[in-house]
Amino acid sequence: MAGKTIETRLFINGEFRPSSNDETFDLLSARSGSLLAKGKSAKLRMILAVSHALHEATKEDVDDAVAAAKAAFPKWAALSPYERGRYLVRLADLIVEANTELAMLEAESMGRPVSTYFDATVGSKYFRYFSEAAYPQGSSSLNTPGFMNITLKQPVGVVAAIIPWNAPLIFFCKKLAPALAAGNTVVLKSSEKAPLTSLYVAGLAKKAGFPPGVLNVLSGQGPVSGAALALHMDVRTLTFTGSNRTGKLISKMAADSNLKNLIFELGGKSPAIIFDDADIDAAARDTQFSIQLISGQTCMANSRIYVHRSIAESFIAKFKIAFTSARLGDPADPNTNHGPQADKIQHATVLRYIELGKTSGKLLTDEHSASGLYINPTIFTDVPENAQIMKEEIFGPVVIINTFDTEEEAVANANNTEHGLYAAVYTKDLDRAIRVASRLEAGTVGVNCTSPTKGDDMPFGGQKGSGLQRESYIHSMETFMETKSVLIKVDRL
Ligand code: TXE
Repeated sequence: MAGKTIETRLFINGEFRPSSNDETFDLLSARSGSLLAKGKSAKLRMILAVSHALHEATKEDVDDAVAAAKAAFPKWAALSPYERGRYLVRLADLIVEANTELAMLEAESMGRPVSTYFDATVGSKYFRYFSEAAYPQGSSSLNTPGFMNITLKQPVGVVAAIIPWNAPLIFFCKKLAPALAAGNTVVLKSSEKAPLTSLYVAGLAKKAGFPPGVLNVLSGQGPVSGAALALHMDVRTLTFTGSNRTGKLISKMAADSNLKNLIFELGGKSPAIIFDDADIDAAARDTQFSIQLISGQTCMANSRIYVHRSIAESFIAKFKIAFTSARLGDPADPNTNHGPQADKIQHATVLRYIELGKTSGKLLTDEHSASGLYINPTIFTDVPENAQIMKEEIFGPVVIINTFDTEEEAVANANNTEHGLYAAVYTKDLDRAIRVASRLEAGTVGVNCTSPTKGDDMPFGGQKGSGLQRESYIHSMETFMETKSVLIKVDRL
């Protein structure tokens, strides 16, 4: 990575440029705690050779980016899917080629261990898929006498994407590939905690030759540039992944402006139910991986586990060995599989939940001892269902393992939450698996498997407070298009 220059300006209308008022913001390294980028006068840390201070988008920059996207829309929408696909596949190739740089970038800025970095492979697949499969078609009907009616699938116009920090490349690709393939133009705002990945990919998009304005990337603060996008009258669809709190704010802003279409993927408090006939080794291995991946900072991590009382002792013993064997260390070291939390705020939040947990349940692991931004894998048992740590997303390597006696009780407890993103059930009884899967209130249910998701082409999203709409492959394409009915009167049919 050393020697590579990372752009830190805004990417608007095909060019990198400073923010309209030269506003900049600090970015701290999760890996070392030191400054990665700061305002004009400060020294830049040279592990990442950042080119400029990190520019912060203002409302004027948002207006410029949306105007550029709006101007680029007619020509981009008029291209055939095949022609648009040629840009997408070039970008996919460049993302794969940049795997090492992207992994190092996220290790430095977010603390993501390079050993667990699969995001360039997964992310590029979105661009590759949509480069070949993006031929949306409408339908036709002769069911009205004297008419031949058809539907047209058309892009919505300017799409805004607001993404979080925990897996910035995946969210970039998952949202932009279908939006662009469908013929929309896009303004993406990255998280203020993880702006460098998106800027890096903007540079790759420039290299791939995307026409100016088709894809714009802004760095900045949620309440400023994020809010300006949510309130913008020319943004027709907004796709957001982040906290429930911000999702509610964006909903209000959409309602207060132009009632833009919303696609939300919000937080989770995902349950895994382990029945007495389950493969205990597999269940322990999978569930600990789910909550430990990216130090627990994934929306679908199974943070609540319900295990049948008769196997609880054995399951918990195996789970604890696997979970506490996590190798904490430098995220750039290939032997590390457990990095720090993304920043001081996330770290402090997780520690606060651990303290709360101690007042409501039984701490099964040792007292937290890791230094810096690291959190030791933490297990609580016997936590009352109404305790705060059962209800709220912790976003750290903290799991609650409770026991159950009956299927009824397990399903009721699993559903006792406002979240509904992901759930898992482990059993060898097929009837029970299907029965429980159908009763769990979650957008995705894993049977004898858990998150991260396995079905790339299956719709992904949340029930209840965890989201609106569904994402992934062809399902995303639908959400980025309008369906228009055209009624054609025919004299003699
Ligand atoms: O999220 P925010 P934060 C959860 C997780 C985490 C917590 C806080 O529990 O601990 O949220 O994380 C932009 N108008 N998840 O504070 O604030 C913001 O700039 C418009 C789960 O980072 O929701 C960023 O780009 N935009 C989640 C994005 O929203 C606004 C992943 C997400 O930031 C805005 C991330 C505003 N008023 C956090 N305020 C998941 N589902 O995976 C902020 N933003």
